[in-house]
Amino acid sequence: MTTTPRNPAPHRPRAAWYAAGTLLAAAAGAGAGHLVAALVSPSASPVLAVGSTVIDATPTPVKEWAVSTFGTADKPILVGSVTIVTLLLAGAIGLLARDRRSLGLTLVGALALLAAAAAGLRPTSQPVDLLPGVVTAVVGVLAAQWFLGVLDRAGAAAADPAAGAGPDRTAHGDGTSGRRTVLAAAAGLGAVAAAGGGLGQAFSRTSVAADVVLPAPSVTLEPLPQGLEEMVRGVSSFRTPNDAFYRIDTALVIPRVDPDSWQLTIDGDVDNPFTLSYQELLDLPMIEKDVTLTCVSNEVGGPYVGGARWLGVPVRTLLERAGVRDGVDQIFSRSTDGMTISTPLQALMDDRDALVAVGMNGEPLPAAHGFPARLVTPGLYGFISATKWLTQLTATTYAKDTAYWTERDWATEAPIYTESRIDTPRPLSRQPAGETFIGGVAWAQQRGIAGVEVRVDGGTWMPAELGPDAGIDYWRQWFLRWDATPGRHTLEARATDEDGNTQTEDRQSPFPRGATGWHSVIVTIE
Ligand SMILES: Nc1nc2c(c(=O)[nH]1)N[C@H]1C(S)=C(S)[C@@H](COP(=O)(O)O)O[C@H]1N2
Ligand SMILES: [Mo]
Repeated sequence: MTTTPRNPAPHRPRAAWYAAGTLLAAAAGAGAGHLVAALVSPSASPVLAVGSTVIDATPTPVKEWAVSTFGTADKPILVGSVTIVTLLLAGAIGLLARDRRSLGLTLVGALALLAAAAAGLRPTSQPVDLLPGVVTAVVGVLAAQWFLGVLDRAGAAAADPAAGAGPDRTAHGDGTSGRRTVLAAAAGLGAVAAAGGGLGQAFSRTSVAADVVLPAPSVTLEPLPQGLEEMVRGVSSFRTPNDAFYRIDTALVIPRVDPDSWQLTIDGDVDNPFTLSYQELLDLPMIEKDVTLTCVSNEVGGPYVGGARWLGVPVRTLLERAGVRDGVDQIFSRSTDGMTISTPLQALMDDRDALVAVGMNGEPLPAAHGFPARLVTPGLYGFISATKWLTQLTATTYAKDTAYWTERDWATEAPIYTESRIDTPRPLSRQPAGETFIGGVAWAQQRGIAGVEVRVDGGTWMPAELGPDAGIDYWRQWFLRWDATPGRHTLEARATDEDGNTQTEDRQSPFPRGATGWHSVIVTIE
């Protein structure tokens, strides 16, 4: 052991450099891991694998809070938080590594291997999913070791000018050139992190549905009638374009499913289990259906509802071919990303024509909406009826198999409530006095909308005019002409369905079977 100098390493780089260096090394490792993941298995990317594990482990109330607070930004926020926490941990490890090098490097490796473990423990994981985490660990540890070495040498050079390489360093002895080396090394690590992350994103975005040609339906619907959106500015369009359709799922990276290797299996308690390729599915007789999907997490007045024309094979056709046995009460569906969803057998067998859908608004399903195939079940909230990236339909019972959301205490029976939403005027907007349209949409899938009423400032309910009708499973647009007078006004709407049920005023939160209450909007007329 050497004697301890009175003032140990006076020129040794500041602790902050060690923190920053380890943080950058971890980022470089994660960038390399992300790139490798993009090539072999996008969801196994270190940050995403940890993020998915966090999603599944998050208690339902916290998840609800996140969805209602951040909306569809909940995923970027989660990924951002996981990244920040990881980088802070790496920084803290860097402080430790200044004096305890091998412990520090071991911890960097362990941090990265946590991501490999998270990827390996995903419900659909395969051995290859471990690779990105391992790459992250190797690159992270080597980068940290290298960078900390650069720091040590810069410190030594500054402390002992004679050990320096060049005359200018000897002359100044202030570590200026050492600092330059350190900065260059840091920039190098930053570049590796950014390049890995950027290339990874670019690779995992390439489309899979490029050359799919959808079959013509055996039953073709009339084109959807012209909606109210041209006349009533601000009302939701009658048909929601695919790129504007709400997206709700637990997938941090949108699964990119290769239609050539994809298969759909119908099995469980059936007489003749069978498996279809994508082409075999497309060769079956297809029908079209206009269906409005609604998410159970949609708050009153919320955005998680949309109407589309779906093309697909009735699920009943597939289940009849398989021969579902007595005693079965649910179809347990699975997706490529490991989601499991229980749908009541009845809803898939009756004449509502639930579909295994392959087309959405005249195009193959977009990847975000379940390519190559998904369930679309009219009348039930999406979490028990609309499995995306579908791979398996298993005939079973609720007693035997428990789906993802059921394990998290959500309802198993969840028909969509009769609801209406005011789209225009926007909440808290300012409008000129005079004739104004109050307009929106209303839905009561499986029952149909009979009417919508509007009231201003708690006055009498006034019947709104309804837009075109595309069947009981599709939403209706509505509007009311209103002679707006100056001041602050509260607008409310309520729908009544064809069964005669009027939307209830009672407020109920989305958990566990959908939100209820009247949508109310406050506007200022000038
Ligand atoms: N594989 C998979 N399918 C899923 C989900 C999911 O998380 N994973 N979420 C469901 C929920 S909660 C809803 S509301 C609908 C939403 O479908 P969309 O994103 O196409 O609008 O998909 C359903 N299908
Ligand atoms: Mo949902």
